[in-house]
Amino acid sequence: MAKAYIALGSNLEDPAQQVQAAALAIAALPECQLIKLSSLYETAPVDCPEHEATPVPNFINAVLMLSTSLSPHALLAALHAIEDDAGRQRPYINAPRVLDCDLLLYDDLVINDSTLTLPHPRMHQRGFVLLPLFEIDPHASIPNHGKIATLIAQQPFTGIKRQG
Ligand code: PH2
Ligand code: MG
Ligand code: MG
Repeated sequence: MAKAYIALGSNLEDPAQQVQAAALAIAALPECQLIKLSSLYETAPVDCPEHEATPVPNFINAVLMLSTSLSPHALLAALHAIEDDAGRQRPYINAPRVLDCDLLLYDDLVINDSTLTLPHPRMHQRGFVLLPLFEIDPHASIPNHGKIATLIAQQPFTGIKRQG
């Protein structure tokens, strides 16, 4: 079995409920066992353009740890299907979304192909990923970027509130 980490995010249509439902849907996937789910975090949008002067709502983010025998690409396809089932639309880059499920890490695999980049290319810069990941695995590290504890100590993340 491989160990995979997945980031969940939503900023539309009851985000906390979307993230919790996504965690359940992922736990119910074939060949997958949910090992840990972080707390939910309310986070300020990062790199999200305002569209026609509409403010971007805050996100709910979380990270989960999964044990799986699905291949990385099969897991990615399953995550996309869960996003589609939640009604995900993609009108423009980083548009508000009902659900985003990003495959962050799959063991220590490094992959760069047309459909999948591992580790997730921006995870090392994002507090809304690193802080929930640290909560469930403080010793985690990212291939080519090192320990997440070091990455967190180096960057002053703001706008992230852990919920109960
Ligand atoms: N996801 C993005 C871009 N910006 N900001 C926050 N706070 N949370 C996200 O999940 C997020 C984001 C692209 O997927
Ligand atoms: Mg994303
Ligand atoms: Mg995504």
